[in-house]
Amino acid sequence: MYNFTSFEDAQQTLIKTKNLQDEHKLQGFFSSIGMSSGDYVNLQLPQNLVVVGDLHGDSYSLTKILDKIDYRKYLSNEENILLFLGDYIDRGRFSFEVLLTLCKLKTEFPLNVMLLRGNHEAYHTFPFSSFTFDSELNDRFGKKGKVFYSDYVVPLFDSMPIVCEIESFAILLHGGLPIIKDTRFFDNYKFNLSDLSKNTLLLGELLWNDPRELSDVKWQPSKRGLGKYFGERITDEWLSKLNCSFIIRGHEPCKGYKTNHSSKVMTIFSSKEPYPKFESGYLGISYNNMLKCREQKSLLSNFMKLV
Ligand SMILES: [Mn+2]
Repeated sequence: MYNFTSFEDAQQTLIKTKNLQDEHKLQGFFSSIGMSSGDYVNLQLPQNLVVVGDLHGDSYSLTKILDKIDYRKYLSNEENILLFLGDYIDRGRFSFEVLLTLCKLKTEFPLNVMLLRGNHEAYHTFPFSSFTFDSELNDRFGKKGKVFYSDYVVPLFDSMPIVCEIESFAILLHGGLPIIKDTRFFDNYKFNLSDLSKNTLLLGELLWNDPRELSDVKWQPSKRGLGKYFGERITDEWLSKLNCSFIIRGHEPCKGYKTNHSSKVMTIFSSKEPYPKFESGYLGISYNNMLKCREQKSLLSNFMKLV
């Protein structure tokens, strides 16, 4: 876990991460298993995949997960991927430590750590205000906290990609699948998902939508006030167009994980400290088991682990 040394060190860590991710967005990044273009990351099946859901300032859960996967050894192989689904901050007591730890990880292992953006990392684009993170910074650093937030944290959020596709396996994102009425969207979906800053409606749905079991309708307005509830027909449409088997997402508190839509949608939740009634979990799965799950079109929950 990140040990605070100085304000300057924290600033430098955020700047480094932001610059790295901006460069990836601008020029694309290429590794032995993937590439990215703007907000969209495209990977081949990795040797191993670990996915972490909402952390919400729970540094204890993050530490446990990193320990359990033996992260240094795990990340020393560039074909192992460690992906975070967003919502790093707010609610828990250690948003600062969580965010800084993730930045350190990203700068140390830039090709196999992925930090997707959650709705809590979206202050410029949404009618949404921080719950606790800016006041946490204010308590810690006084006036400096405000500057840290506006000049370093918000630009870092803007640098985070939104969607990751692991080819022929899964779509990973924070909220859920948007309702796309124009089917021509899918003819060029990689391009359409690569610059979401110009399409805030689509961005809002990707970060705020939730899966629901809807039998009569394809989707419903969300009780959150933002985003929509998408039903199984939307899931099937996306999965068949993209030739994938699963949607892996965060955004909803649960006991580590839950499934929807006949096990095609997996929700992962990795925060416990601010949510005592729930559990922290993560997905840890190998190449061969991804193939197995793809074949069976289910079984992902066999590879969920609680911490
Ligand atoms: Mn969320």
